[in-house]
Amino acid sequence: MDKLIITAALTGAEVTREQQAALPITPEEIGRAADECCQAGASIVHVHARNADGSPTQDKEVYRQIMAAVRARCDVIVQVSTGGAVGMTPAERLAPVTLAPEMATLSMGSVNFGDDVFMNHPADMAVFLQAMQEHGVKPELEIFDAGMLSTAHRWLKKGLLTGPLHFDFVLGIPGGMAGTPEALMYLKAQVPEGASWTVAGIGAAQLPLGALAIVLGGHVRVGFEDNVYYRKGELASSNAQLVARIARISRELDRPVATPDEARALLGLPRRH
Ligand code: KMH
Ligand code: ZN
Repeated sequence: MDKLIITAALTGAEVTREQQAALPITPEEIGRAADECCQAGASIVHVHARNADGSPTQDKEVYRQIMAAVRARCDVIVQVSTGGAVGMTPAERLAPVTLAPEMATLSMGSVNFGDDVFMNHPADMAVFLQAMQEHGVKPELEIFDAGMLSTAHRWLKKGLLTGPLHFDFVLGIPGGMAGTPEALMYLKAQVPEGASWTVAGIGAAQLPLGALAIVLGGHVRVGFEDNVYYRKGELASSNAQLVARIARISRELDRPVATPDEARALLGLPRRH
């Protein structure tokens, strides 16, 4: 089995300081959180930008500041969000890709997102993918529901997507696939040859699906974007606390944790810094 790649989803677009007092919001806070997570075992940070008032933004300048704040502290792989927040325009969401980060997310279809709709029109997805290819950015394919994995297969067959592919199964969003072992096993069985995958369990699904992914040879995403609790009724003290637990479990299961450079090698990312 490959070493474990841990992604820390530090901030997200929806979580508030009222829900999680340690949520990193400013570029400096995100830079510090990224460094702590890297030291705890994360090799990728998935980042979303916020305005000073905490509201979500896809402003390129804020992402530039975040990337600089992270880079000043550590060598972790920065993965920007192109999901942004529900209701943002595709052009708005695409902005950080033009900064040529090492990775960016690419949602593979539309999904109900609680009481909202997270819209991903195929024509917009194609534009996102083309921009990533132009800027040398590796997409992480976000899979919220099974049909999105079928789309990835179709795009692979058509030559729009080229391997090695890397998937993120986001399980437990109200409206998407459930955060259950059965859902993960169903998706895992359909991963194309040579592709890698990670799982982002939402809420209480984060820990059990992370543990399952370690055993199954997948990778794991944790962090406040997906879950603000350490255990039922107890808030996590930091993103790094969630990363450290997954790293600990993986080492106990005899699966070493990848450094950022080891993760680059596993994902086929050129070393750029
Ligand atoms: N905030 C969600 C609507 C991504 O980062 O690519 C979408 C999201 C996905 O977070
Ligand atoms: Zn995200």
